[in-house]
Amino acid sequence: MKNILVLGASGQIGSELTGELRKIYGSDHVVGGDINLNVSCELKESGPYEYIDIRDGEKIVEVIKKYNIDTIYNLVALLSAVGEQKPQFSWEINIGGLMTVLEIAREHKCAVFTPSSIGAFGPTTPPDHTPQDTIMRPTTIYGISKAAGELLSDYYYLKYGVDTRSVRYPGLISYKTLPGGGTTDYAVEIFYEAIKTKKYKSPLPQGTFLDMMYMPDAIRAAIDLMEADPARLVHRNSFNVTAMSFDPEILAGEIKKHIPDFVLGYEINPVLVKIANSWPNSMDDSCARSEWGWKPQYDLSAMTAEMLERLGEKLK
Ligand code: NAD
Ligand code: AKB
Repeated sequence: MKNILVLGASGQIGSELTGELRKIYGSDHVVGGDINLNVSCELKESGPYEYIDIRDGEKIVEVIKKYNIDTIYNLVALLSAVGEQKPQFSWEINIGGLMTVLEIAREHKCAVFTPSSIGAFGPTTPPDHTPQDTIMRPTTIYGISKAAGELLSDYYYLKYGVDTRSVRYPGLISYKTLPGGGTTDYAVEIFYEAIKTKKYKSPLPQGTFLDMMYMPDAIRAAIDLMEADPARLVHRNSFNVTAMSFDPEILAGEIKKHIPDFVLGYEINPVLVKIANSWPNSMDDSCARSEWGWKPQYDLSAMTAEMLERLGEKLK
């Protein structure tokens, strides 16, 4: 049985991944760690939960010894929009934090999962069917930290044999925990506003296509990759994974099938537009499919129907 530490456990991904891992490996075998202690009872009471600042290596080691941890899901990061407001701090958390985790993993023989992002690509990357191995010249501090994080994680695998693995997540859509300040957050906010006010002003213009994925697929991708047979992995850090690609108009059109009087308007945010325009329109995830059997279960229509239903219940 694995003993797992989830760093960044209270975030958009962590709050759902921690619960799913506890279902699979047992509650006592999955420790949540975060600087945020203001979390749901479900997260705090369904298994161990510790205050951990990713910059505090001593505390991470203490928790690793206490719970005999052998696998770390490192979800701590400042996302793209927040990162542009605090680039130096973003580097300290995203790369300083990752370096701390990798060093500890090397010493304590832990496997490490650290998500990368579509943000690791840049304006010179081929934007359509973006290949697994291609030009990566990101222009945001977030993207630079993601591209560097991929290389650093591969380096720890190649030089020290640390079992590092990762996926390049697209924008993630979920109803449980709000996103933490990214460029793709609009694709979550639109659902809240559709239910609450039947209107939404998109910060990204019509024609801005980005890869997206519904959270249950994202959670499965992380767990499946960490369970994959290492002999089949040609790549490690990091795999393109996607489930759908749309622009705000297409998403609004899908929402209108359920809420016919929903109205989409625009209030363009030039900072977000610049970031979004530097990212791919749609990625090719065939390597993930062939090397560890990746296949998303939710397309735009299934995701939209479930989001509106679950969020509708939550916001009642
Ligand atoms: P999030 O912002 O929702 O969560 C990050 C968590 O880290 C928060 O709970 C926060 O309290 C915690 N944290 C911040 N600073 C910390 C510190 N110093 N020590 C310990 N914890 C700290 O992020 P997320 O959306 O859950 O993303 C998780 C990972 O997935 C990140 O690496 C992100 O880049 C990546 N990713 C996310 C998306 C997405 O759409 N959500 C897409 C691509 C990649
Ligand atoms: C962001 O927009 O910053 C994240 C991501 C795609 O990495 N959601």
